Amino acid sequence: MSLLSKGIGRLHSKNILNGFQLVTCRKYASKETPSFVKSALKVSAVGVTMGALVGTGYTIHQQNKPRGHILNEQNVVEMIKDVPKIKASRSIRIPGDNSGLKLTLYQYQTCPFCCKVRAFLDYYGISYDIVEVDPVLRQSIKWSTYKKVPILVAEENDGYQPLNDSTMIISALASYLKDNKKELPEIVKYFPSIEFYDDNGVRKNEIMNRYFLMLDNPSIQKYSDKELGEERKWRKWADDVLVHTLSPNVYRNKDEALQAFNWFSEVGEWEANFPSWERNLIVYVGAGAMWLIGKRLKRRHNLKDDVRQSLYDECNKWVRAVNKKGTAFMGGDAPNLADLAVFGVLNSIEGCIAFRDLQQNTKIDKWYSSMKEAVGNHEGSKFI
Ligand SMILES: N[C@@H](CCC(=O)N[C@@H](CS)C(=O)NCC(=O)O)C(=O)O
Repeated sequence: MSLLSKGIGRLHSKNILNGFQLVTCRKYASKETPSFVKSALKVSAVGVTMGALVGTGYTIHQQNKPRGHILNEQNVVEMIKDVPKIKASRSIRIPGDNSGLKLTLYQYQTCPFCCKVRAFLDYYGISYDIVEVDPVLRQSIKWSTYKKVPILVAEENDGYQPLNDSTMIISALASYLKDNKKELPEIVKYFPSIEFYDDNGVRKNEIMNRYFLMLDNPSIQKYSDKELGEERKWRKWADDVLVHTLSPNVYRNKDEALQAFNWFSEVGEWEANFPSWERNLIVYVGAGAMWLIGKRLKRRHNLKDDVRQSLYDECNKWVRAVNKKGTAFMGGDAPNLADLAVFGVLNSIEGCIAFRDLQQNTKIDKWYSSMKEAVGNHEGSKFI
């Protein structure tokens, strides 16, 4: 054994001894406490105090976190003077469109909320331009304070009126088409948004009245209050329940996630719309990320372990409700806004394996095919 190691050994045994002394010290309150013990005590005391302070601060912060209170007055989406000119990715022109609307839809082709808006516009035979937003950099909506898609911009005489949120877009346009005494910017004022903290202290944004049509003269509605209530109920179900069954199904495993992203790329024409490095980044990174996120969403929305079953269960609920009516659609002989919303949501996964499984394992196909035909043939145009 070298001198050095002997020395270390001695030091070591001394420290062990002192450590033992420390224990006995506590017990018998020895007058002489070694200096390293004092420093250790000091460090622990500072640590404990800091811990206590941070802990107390965190508790106070949690307790004082605002809950259930409104943050601002009602905000209306204002008209804007100009929107940057961006070349449309596609232009949908429907012959005979006499809506008088000049619309641009900022969208992701396979976002369920954007699909709802397209289902509405296509069914009613309204022409519009599409700007496919790049989901990573989102350059083409930099001008907007609202950071989600869809955003629909209506060109007016004195500027541009943005409409945010799929449900609000559909309610505002349906109000405009049914009762076209009012201009869109006026109708938009009936859909203010408020920001608030929910019961868990999370900041939220809610658009008031978004499931309601704003009609000066309600008698132009051919539906009863009961039917209108039912339409609202299923529109809300499409947004709050059905839509949450999609991601865990579409991204159920890595292969399905990659297949889904390749289909998104194909129908969103990403190769034509974005540089290839960006397209590849979105496909591969997106598929991996969404596969992971899908698992979390499955827990958050309480889906069954076999996530397909949750998708089938919800769609069976819808099919039963339509069958109970005894008509082709929830709206009777023609689709209503609930039919269009549910169709839009399901249409967003049409090219995915989950959709093929849904067709094979439920009876959704009859209603879905009728909807596809009605939307594709712009059958609603005869109502405006
Ligand atoms: N409530 C909104 C939800 C819109 C929404 O969440 N859109 C997603 C795309 S599916 C989005 O834009 N998320 C933000 C992002 O991609 O950065 C609506 O109905 O339009």
